[in-house]
Amino acid sequence: MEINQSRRKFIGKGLKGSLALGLASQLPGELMAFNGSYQSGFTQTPLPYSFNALEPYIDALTMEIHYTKHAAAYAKALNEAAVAEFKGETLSLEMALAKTSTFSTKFRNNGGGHYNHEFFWQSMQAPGMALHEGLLKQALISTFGSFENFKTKLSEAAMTRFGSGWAWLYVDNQKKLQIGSTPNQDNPLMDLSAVKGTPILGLDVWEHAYYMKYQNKRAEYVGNWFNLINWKVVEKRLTAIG
Ligand code: MN3
Repeated sequence: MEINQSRRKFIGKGLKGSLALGLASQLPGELMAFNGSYQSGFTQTPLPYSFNALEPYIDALTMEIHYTKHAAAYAKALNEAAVAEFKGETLSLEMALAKTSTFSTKFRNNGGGHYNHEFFWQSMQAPGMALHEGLLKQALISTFGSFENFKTKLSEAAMTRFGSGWAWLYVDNQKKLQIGSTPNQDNPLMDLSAVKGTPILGLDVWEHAYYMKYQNKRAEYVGNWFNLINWKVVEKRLTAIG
């Protein structure tokens, strides 16, 4: 599967601004596709698989509600915040996230929410992809000692996040792989995040991501989720950082 490498920049002109042009730019290494335009703003990219593709580990109804309700609401509220707050600046979502501290809580929650969910959908695929030999596997083993240790550490980050949030595998500013977690819809791209860097894998541990199937059993969800990781996408993200 090829990830759409294009992204469009959202150019806020305020509510009174006329309809606008989407400014498309090809950014090599950019894995996320945010379809921003003056008219539609940030939009959800179609899921790269069907709602039931992740069964039995994530059920179809959870996926449908998660994508069409929860994630859709983040996208909608992000657009409202962007119109109100970008004030004519040309900003990709990544650029805006890097200065989250200058925007409202509404931007923080929904800019993060939209980014994180778009990232999350692309990080998964139907069960069964193994991590192949290569750059990512080598990096995981050299950083964490073994692949099993990496899984243990990421699971711990997911399990020790109290309340709602995300667990991340990310590359820090020294180009080192790190594992960490963020509360709510924060992510490592945000200037006000305690863990900072470029995420290459993220796990949603909000109850809405798993409650219907797993109820309170977050550990079971986390353990099963490793069957759904699209390692090719994760490796591509790592390679893009260089
Ligand atoms: Mn979610």
